[in-house]
Formats: sequence, C-alpha cells, structure tokens
Amino acid sequence: MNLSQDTIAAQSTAPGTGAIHLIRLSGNAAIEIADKLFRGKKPLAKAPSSYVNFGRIYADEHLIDEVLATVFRAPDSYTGEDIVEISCHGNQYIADLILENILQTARLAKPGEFTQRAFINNKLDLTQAEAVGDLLAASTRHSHKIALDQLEGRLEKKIRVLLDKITELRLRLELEIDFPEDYVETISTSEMTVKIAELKEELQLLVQSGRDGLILREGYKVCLVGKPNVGKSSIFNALLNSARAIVTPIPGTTRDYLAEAIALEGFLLIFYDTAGLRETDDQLEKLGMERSLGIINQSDLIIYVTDSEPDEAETSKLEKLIEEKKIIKVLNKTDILGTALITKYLQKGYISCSTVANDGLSALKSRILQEINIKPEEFELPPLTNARQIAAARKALTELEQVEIALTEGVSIEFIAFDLLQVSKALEEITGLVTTDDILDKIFSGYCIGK
Ligand SMILES: Nc1nc2c(ncn2[C@@H]2O[C@H](COP(=O)(O)OP(=O)(O)OP(=O)(O)O)[C@@H](O)[C@H]2O)c(=O)[nH]1
Ligand SMILES: [Mg+2]
Repeated sequence: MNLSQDTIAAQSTAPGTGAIHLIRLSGNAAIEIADKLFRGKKPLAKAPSSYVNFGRIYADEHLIDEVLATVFRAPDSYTGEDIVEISCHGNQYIADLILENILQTARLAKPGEFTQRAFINNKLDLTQAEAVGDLLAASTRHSHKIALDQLEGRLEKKIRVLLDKITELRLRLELEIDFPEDYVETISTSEMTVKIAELKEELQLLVQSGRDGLILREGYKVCLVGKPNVGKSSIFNALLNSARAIVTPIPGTTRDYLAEAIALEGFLLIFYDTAGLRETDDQLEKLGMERSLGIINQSDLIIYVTDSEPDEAETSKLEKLIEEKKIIKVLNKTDILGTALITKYLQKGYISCSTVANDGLSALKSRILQEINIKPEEFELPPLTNARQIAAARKALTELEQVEIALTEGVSIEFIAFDLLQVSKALEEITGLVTTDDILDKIFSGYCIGK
C-alpha cells in the first residue's frame, strides 16, 4: 500500500439539486478530518465500519446540515484506505459548504483518483478499474453486461490463465537452462511448437474479441450516405423515431453532419446523417462534405441511399469512396417509384423503403443487426473492450510470433525463454501489472471527479 498518499475528498454525486448528495473522503486522515465537522452520538473515530451514523455537520459552530456518515476502514474499503462517506441533503449549496470545510485540511480529488487509489492498493486490476468507468457510461443491455463482467474480474482471470500457461512453458525452459544435466529435454521442440501454436490461437482470438468489445462498449457507427435529396435525413429521423434532422425538398439541406445514438436489441447504435455528396462550388456545402468523408471513414457500416435510376458515374465514384466498408444499399421513396425500377434494385440486393409510407424500415433495422453479427449471449469469456487493451494484446501476439520464428530457426532456448518473457510483459500491460504513470494518468483522467 502507498502510505505517502494525502487525504482526498470530492462530491461523488452529479452537481445540482437532487434528493441526496454524497461527499467522499479517502486517506489516512479521512476519519479525523470528518470528525472535525461531524457531531453524532459518538465520534466517527469510534464508529464501527460500514454502519450508517446519523449526525450533524457544523462549521465554526454553525449548523450546516443533518447528515448520514459511514466509515469504511482500511483495507476493507473501495480505495483500500480509510474512507468516510457523508450523505447530506441534495442541495448544491449545502454540499459545497461541507466540501469547502473538508478541503481546509484535505485535498480535492482529481478525476478518477478514488479508483486510481483502488488500483494502486490492489483492490482492482486495471481492467476492473476501466470497467468502473464503463459501468458509469453503459446505456444498453450489452454494454452494461460487459462492463459488469469486466468489473467482476472475468477479463483479468482470462488474461491470468494465459499468463500462467506462458509462465509454465518458460519455467520448463529455464529449468533446462539452469540444470541441463538433470533435466535433459524437459520439453521437446515439437511439444514446444504445439504449445506455441495453441497460445497463438488463443491470443488471436483475444485480439479479435476486441472488435466485438469496442462495438458493444462504444457503439456501432452507422453512416447514411448518398446524393442530395434522396431522403437520408428522412431515414435518419425514421430510425431515431424523432424529427431530429431538418428535411426539405431542397437538395443540400443537410450541411454539417448529425450524430444520434439509439439502443436496438441491447446494442448501442450511433447513426450519422451526412451532407449529400455532389459536385458543388458552394463553400459551406464543400466543408460539410469534407466532414461527411471523415465520418464515413470512422464508420462501421454505410447505408447508401438512392431514389432514382442509377447514375453509373456517380455510383462508381461513391463505391471508390466507401470501398472496404460494410455497406447496406437502400432504395428510398418507393411510394412514388415504378415497379420496374423497384424490381431492378431489389434484384441488385437493395432494401426498398419509403419514409412517407413508413415501409421497409424494420427490414433495414434487421439488416443492420445482421451486419453487427455479434451474439453476446454466446460469449464464453468477456472480450477486450478498449484500444489500450487491444494494443497490448496485439503486442503480445507479435512477440509470440517472434518465438514461433525463433523455434523454426533452432535458436537456443535462452533466447526463446527471453522472447516468452516479452509476451508475458505485453499481456501484463492489460491487467496493469506492468504500466507506466502516463498510461495510468490517461486512463483515470477520463473519469469524473469523486469516482
Ligand atoms: N415521396 C417520398 N418523398 C420522400 C421520402 N423520403 C424523403 N422524401 C422527401 O425527399 C425530400 C428530401 O428529403 P431529405 O430527407 O431532406 O433528403 P436528404 O438526402 O437528407 O437531402 P440532403 O440533406 O439535401 O442531402 C424531402 O422533400 C422529403 O420529404 C419518401 O419515402 N417518399
Ligand atoms: Mg439531409
């Protein structure tokens, strides 16, 4: 445990008016500082851990509020340090007054600092600490589930199992290095090759799981693209079930892109409505289109919308733009189009819809879900969920490929053992066994104050 930490305090509830505000202190002096303000049946120093104590907060003999205070003593607390939590009435003025008085002796916590301390004091590994933030942000069934799984330590356990396998292999090699006579060939090259191949497959699956994890946690980005006036904004509104975007018969209505999220079957979908793509001299429209292109690049799926006879030149231009992207093609305005044209498009695999007749939109939603193609119910193990974890897993995989090469080249076992150690180190970055301060600062600074 890091004993040099000063005592920190912050309001843990969102600012504003509510039923209750919670102010939290953590550190060696937490109980002593709270006792300077708190008056109850007995001082908090004498209160048992984890029990709620009714009392009053006074500052300079002035009553500020009636409160409930709970003490959690080290090491059995969220941060692993002494914690006091004061629940006052949900008035921001009162909460500010209490915090101001606490901050005469404590220091205001930085964003995420309580969770950072929990990590430093080994109450959480880094994946669990990240899961705390994810849990606060989760807004759909699946993002909630993976954040909880990660918080429960399921990802950490999965990484630990992999690390144990690597360590076991490495120890067998090291025995052979240290006691060559006693342990002749504790592991043969062929057994080693098999084990490395198995590990490689597991690491590949781990890296791939990041694709699902990112989509579940951050959302699936779907971008509406097409020529002006084809009905992109109308489809955007229909998908959101709200008149969010302006719709007019004037081509070039949407200038800046719009983004809105919805939950569909437990998935978070982020829809982007973009400016229609065409040749133009209008500066504003050009800027809008540039932004559209940026959004297209970041999207997981493109919905390409058209409403009339295919314009070959336009289509090939668009196809170039969105090549390598997943795409759903949509023919809109079927209420005013002839059957021949509709049939022609249906044969080309387009989905037909009409926002006016409210037709074909549920088929479009089903297709989007099909494209996501993730079945979280079937996950045996939790996926990686952010870029940091994925980068570390990729690094581990690259290091393992070095081991594979070394094996085929017949390199001596000392080098193979060393390369295996590098695989472990890369994997340990995921759970935070190996981390640098700047990585930690980056992770925790994204949290809110008081968490
Ligand atoms: N008949 C018919 N008209 C539609 C349909 N969907 C949209 N429209 C009309 O088509 C016109 C253009 O619709 P928008 O949704 O603004 O088209 P857009 O693709 O966003 O256009 P830009 O923002 O200019 O690129 C409007 O007048 C809509 O009312 C449809 O299904 N049937
Ligand atoms: Mg529009």
